[in-house]
Amino acid sequence: MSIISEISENLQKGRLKTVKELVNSAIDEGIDPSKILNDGLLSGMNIIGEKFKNNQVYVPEVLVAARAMNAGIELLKPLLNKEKIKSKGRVCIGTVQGDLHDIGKNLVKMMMESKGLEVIDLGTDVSPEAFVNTAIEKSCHVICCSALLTTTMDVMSEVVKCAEKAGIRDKVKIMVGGAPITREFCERIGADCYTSDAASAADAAVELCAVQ
Ligand code: B1M
Repeated sequence: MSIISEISENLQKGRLKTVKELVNSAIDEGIDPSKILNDGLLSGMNIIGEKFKNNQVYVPEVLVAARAMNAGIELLKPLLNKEKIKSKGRVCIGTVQGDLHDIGKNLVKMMMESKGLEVIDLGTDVSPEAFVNTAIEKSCHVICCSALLTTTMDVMSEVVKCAEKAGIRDKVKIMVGGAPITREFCERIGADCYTSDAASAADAAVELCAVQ
């Protein structure tokens, strides 16, 4: 079995220590950090996601897998952030109110930082007011909202309305993403940009900051 498959397998079993050891070995072997991330960690998490959906595993298994994934990501961070240069713009990011999923949001943040953006991380369960107040106080070019639940995605529409109400809608761009979000949803709520994955989110944010 390749080391990448071993990372995926052990992540699915929630073996944090082994995942860390394997990620370190993969780094030492000179394997591309993006490959370790995408084909090892993310692919393992996707399999757990499918099993969770089919009731083959339950919340505790998902949590230990998520913990192992975050530990692996921590080791990769410095390598993925290596190309960081001077700030290309400032954004704030968070998972919307009522939603505690943060793995995807953290990946988006990491990719954005690796592209040279300054990222203010508001964490999870972030209210529309918190997004907008931060954008005002910290002069953010972009507000980035992540949601993983169909029950929380509509909070994004509230973020757009809140920005309009605060009079900053023409000064700040609003980006949305997360598993249930689509381009059509983005357009319907009047947000500016939807991307389906962390890497394209980072590219899009750089572009949005450049035109402001
Ligand atoms: Co939850 N969960 N979960 N969960 N969970 C999902 C999302 C679900 C699809 C599972 C399922 O049923 N198949 C389902 C949602 C169903 C729905 O809404 N239709 C679900 C549910 C129901 C729940 C609970 C309600 C379960 C319960 O308690 N009964 C509960 C809700 C808690 C809450 O938030 N209030 C819950 C809890 C949890 C855990 C705590 C156990 C854990 C979260 C741990 C954590 O995040 N710290 C968890 C997990 C891990 C998942 C799954 C298995 C994996 C999510 C994940 O991290 N994926 C998920 C099933 C799945 O997605 N297959 C599931 C990996 C991550 C890298 O992908 O976040 O999609 P993702 O991010 C991607 C893109 O979407 C994009 O980039 C990322 C990488 O490229 N992206 C953006 C994300 N944000 C972006 C922003 C952008 C642009 C792109 O611009 C700003």
